[in-house]
Amino acid sequence: MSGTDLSAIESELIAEITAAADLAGIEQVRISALGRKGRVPELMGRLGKMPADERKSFGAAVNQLRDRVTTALETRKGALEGEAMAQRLASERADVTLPVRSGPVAEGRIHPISQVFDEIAEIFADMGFAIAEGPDIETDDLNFTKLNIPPEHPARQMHDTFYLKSPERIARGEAPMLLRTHTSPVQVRTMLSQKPPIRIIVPGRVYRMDSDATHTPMFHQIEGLVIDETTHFGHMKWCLEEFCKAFFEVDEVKMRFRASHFPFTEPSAEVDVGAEAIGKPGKWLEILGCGMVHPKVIEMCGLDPEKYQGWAFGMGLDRIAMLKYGIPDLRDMFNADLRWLRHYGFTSLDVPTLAGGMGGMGG
Ligand code: 2NL
Repeated sequence: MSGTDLSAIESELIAEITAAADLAGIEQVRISALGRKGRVPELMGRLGKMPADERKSFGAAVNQLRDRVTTALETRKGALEGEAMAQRLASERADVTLPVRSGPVAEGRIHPISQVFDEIAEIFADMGFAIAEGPDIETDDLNFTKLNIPPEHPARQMHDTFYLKSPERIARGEAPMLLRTHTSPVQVRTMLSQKPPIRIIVPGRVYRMDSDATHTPMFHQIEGLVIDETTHFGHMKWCLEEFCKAFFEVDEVKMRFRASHFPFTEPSAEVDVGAEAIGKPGKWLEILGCGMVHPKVIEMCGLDPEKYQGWAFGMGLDRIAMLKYGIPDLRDMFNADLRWLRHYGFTSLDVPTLAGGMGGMGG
């Protein structure tokens, strides 16, 4: 056929395809055979100069050659892809039974105060409480006046409260702003802006000018507030007892309510827990203060004290974290010492849960 040995060309191409060692090699063969300037288009290009009788049979033969070469290319390509995948699978095999490499996530620790807050939030959320937060810098009115703390009260004195110097406020004859001495202004804001029923817990930083082995000028508090038309001291006792059982992860807890005094509650009590809860039988631990919200406070917060009543409590988060997790020195809590944090901190896998303390209740 015009001196062109198609079967020799085909044998040559098939040999090249068989010899291709990898996917790049097979692509080179494909380009040299079927590419625009490749051998097969070159054969096709001869058709135009052929006599009509030869053209038909030569064209058909080149078409068949092209089909066989295409099939051979695809088959070889498929085989090479299979080999490449097998090699990758062999070299990238992951042994899922190997221990996890520690990375930044495994190194990080949750501070005991954060852990204890998460635990407490979980317990009160389960009893229908929401979380409320507010600013650290407050007005005298929200921090003191609306809580029935009179102007001459010792807590207001310069040596207890951090006041902020503001020449502008002084020039306008306004009372200076201050660092909140408790989280109660957040409850006040809630009463001023929401209609009862109110059930909230309020965590946050609070500030008092106090500094020794058991006091830091900044510490953490969590307070709770319930306001509706009928809630009473008995509800408060039940909620606080359920809280203690869940928090200390015990089925029974001894509690005693000692009469006390706060300007914002009447009657008021301080609550002790039998230290059996933390494995120290025979002792009592003071853990919180509480009481029925004073009617004057309810009134100053814009609610009708004839219609609404409620109760509140407050406790030191730092103190309760130290109690539960056996931390000896309060001041270490705020030193940002990584060795301390590695020892007393929690990993992100220590998720707070009700399963420990309230397992019997289907938690
Ligand atoms: C304690 C005692 C307490 C409150 C906080 C409160 C808040 C409002 C109204 C009434 Cl808005 N009471 N809070 C009540 C009783 C005790 O804290 O020993 N804290 C560390």
